[in-house]
Amino acid sequence: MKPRVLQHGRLMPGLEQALAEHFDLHPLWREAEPKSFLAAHGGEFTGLATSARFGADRALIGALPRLAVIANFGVGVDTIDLDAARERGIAVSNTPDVLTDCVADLAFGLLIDVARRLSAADRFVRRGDWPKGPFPLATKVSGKTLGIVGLGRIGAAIARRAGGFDMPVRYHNRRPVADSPYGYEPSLTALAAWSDFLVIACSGGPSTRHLVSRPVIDALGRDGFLVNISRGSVVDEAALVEALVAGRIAGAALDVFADEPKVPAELCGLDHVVLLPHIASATRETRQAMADCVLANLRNWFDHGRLLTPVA
Ligand code: 8YV
Repeated sequence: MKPRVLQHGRLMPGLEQALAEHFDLHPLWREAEPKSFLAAHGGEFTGLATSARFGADRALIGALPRLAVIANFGVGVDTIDLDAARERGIAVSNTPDVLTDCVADLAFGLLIDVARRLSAADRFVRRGDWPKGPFPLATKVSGKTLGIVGLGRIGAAIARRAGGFDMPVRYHNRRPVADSPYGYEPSLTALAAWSDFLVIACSGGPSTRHLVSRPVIDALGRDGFLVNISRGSVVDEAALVEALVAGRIAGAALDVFADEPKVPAELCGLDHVVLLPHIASATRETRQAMADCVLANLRNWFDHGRLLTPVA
């Protein structure tokens, strides 16, 4: 008998297929009445496959009384109620490492885009504005200071890329990282004041909610740029929008938002803002590696009782 695994939300077609080959997979997203389905069948499932987008809240975990393992497609587990999982001894895996390079690459892409105004210049050419006069001057990247909020795997990969641009790096974390070559800044406001570019690379969830607050945004100041590839919840989005509209910071490049896929309407008209639809890990190579990781975790759990990449 194959283990019965519930699939919450759509996953990559190849991953859905592979999961269906190895497990007795049931797509919850196909149910017209998921609540009544769970009330009738919740007790049949021992595994749950989900993604950072759909997660697993306390209600869903509670509706699956025999659940033993949750495999998340994504490194961020802020949409999974880890307390609820822990209380029941449910194992949780994510997809770290395999997406680090792509997310760090995109952070740098965003940083260069917002400073050199690549997307704005592209719009300028497409609008037919070039013959009317030159595109306004932008901001130099190389040699500028880079502040990183969260020096985990992704933050460290962003810092390494900064070396290629001769950018001095400092970081803010809950605590200093042992043997880090970068300067630790215990105050995020002080880091923002020092930074030409402030890149958010910490994890989401309640502990980092609105960490980038109005005072932090104001400390970044008129010449500072904010880049976010982490979670929209880390930034006080209303304060950010206000600062951008008023020109109190130089610009922002955002891959993530507080209420995805909704983007504050005020931002759409601003040329000093770069807006992406949460694509930091979205390359064929990385998404395939993430899919492989989800499958490998579930197979390993059901075959050997161990996860390959458990969430601590
Ligand atoms: C994905 C992500 O967009 O890894 C994460 O935490 O946010 C992204 O890689 C996501 O997992 C797809 O739902």
